[in-house]
Amino acid sequence: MKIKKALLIVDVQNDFCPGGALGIKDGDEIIPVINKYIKIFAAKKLPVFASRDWHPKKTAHFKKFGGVWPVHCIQDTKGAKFHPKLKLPKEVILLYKGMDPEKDSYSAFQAQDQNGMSLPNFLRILDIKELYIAGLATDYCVKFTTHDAIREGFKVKILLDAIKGVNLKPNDSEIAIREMVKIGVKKITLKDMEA
Ligand code: VGL
Ligand code: ZN
Repeated sequence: MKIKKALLIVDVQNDFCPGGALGIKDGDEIIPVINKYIKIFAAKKLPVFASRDWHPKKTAHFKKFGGVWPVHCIQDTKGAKFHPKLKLPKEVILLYKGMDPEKDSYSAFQAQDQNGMSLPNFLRILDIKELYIAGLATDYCVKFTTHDAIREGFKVKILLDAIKGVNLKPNDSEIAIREMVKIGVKKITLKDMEA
């Protein structure tokens, strides 16, 4: 039997794209590629998850409360909305993360839907064994999500043409990808999917 896959789109939100509060250089360039992956998964009736960084106004995640980041992705603001070019399928499972005022909560494994159902629970119930991970940012949420997925026993593919990093230090994304590969993550691009 074929193992069941899902696509996980991490934090493709206005604040992480150019012009946003924590705008990633060329962060929006991955969106047309992500839309192609979405079509492939939707056509096979495979689940598509999309997470959003969803912070309260006051959180230790932000610089002004002791963290490292400028204020971004405040719940129910324009910055926290998905980028308008992202074409999510109607069956998408929406997840929220970063609500804990004491923690960074980078990983989508800490995300939950509006009813409190967590990503790991969804994966168990839907019998997903392999995750295809895209989105922002390579060196934070994508990286932490990937490490959690491997730790929890999932097969993981990172979509190289559909991720971008913050790069607080210039090589952070490269290093993050190298570390992911070291723990067993496979790198793929759209070509590998279409082949
Ligand atoms: C993220 C920095 C701060 C991310 C979230 O989604 O990668 N990065 N908050
Ligand atoms: Zn955040």
